[in-house]
Amino acid sequence: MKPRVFSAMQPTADSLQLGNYLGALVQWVRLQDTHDAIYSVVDLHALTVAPDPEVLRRRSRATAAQFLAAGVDPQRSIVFLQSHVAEHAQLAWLLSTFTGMGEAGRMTQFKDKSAKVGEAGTNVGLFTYPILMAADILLYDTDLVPVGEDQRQHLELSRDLAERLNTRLGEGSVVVPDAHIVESVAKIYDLQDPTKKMSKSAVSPKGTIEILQDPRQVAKNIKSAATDSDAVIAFDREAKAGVSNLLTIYSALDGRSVEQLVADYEGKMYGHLKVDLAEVVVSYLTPLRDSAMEWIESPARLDSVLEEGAAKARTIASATLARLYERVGLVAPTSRR
Ligand code: ATP
Ligand code: LTN
Repeated sequence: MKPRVFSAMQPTADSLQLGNYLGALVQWVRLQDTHDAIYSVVDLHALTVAPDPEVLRRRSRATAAQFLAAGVDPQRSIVFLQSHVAEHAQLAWLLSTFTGMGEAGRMTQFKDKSAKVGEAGTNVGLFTYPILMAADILLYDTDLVPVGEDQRQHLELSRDLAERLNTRLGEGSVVVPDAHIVESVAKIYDLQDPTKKMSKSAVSPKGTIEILQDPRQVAKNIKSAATDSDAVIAFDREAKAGVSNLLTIYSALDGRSVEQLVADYEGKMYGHLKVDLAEVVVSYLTPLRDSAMEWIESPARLDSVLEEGAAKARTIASATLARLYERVGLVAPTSRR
């Protein structure tokens, strides 16, 4: 039996951005070789930002299409939409009764997001979001969760809940998951404001490299990336955040180490680095974009992959939920005894 990996992304944009790809998707694809992999489009999570219904539907399919285009292989891995497996919402309820108010209130992503929209615009779902995420993970007896740096605290909560369940309900209730965060690419920064992480629902589209964007726009964004004024190509996350981010992206796509790139660009100007990087990124994204568009243009084929994925996911999820329902003391319906 291979160890299990689970991860997910929210359908909060038509296109994923390069940070989603480097920080998470690339690892998802790699881990398929060594792990039993399950990947989900977490559409229930996306409801916390009150999306337009038709837009949400389109983005849910587009997000799945980009998983497949990146190399997630439905022959080997389970790919599905979270809302197709009812157990996610059911386990989230159970877990919410094991979560302290203070514990949930400490989540920095909730604090940031709710501060942005103000109390009037904040819904309870945004507060309980990390509990639903823990349910996603614990349903599948997950060993490893590949994510970017911003998910570290949520993963800690999932681990704490898993340990609590095992203490209160008995060992073997759930598997305690580990985060899989690859430091070098765990946080790709916004091109315009390199102190902020790149985000797919960013307000400044110029700071983002979108997977499905027109390649000319991608090149333009890279060429207008914010850099400093001392005109030396070197890696220094604090003092030279903009250039360091470009070097990180370059290294991740081209295979040369950051040190090697710094040596290769010695004495050259930022413009050189940007022009070369734009070419590397565009040639990397072009086949990805083409393949994603093919999936997007064949929704029936895509839906059938998602349907099959959901059926497989349901089998695993329902067994976990039944085990936990039994352990917390719910009476099983006669049909399940
Ligand atoms: P949103 O803008 O809707 O919050 P997002 O772009 O931050 O979206 P998520 O759906 O929250 O993306 O994240 C999907 C995965 O991509 C997660 O594992 C997350 O950690 C990772 N990720 C997101 N942004 C980056 C980034 N800039 N660098 C590295 N990994 C990232
Ligand atoms: N919260 C994550 C998306 C997410 C997730 C998960 C990631 C929801 N459930 C389970 C890993 C495992 C995000 O916004 N990036």
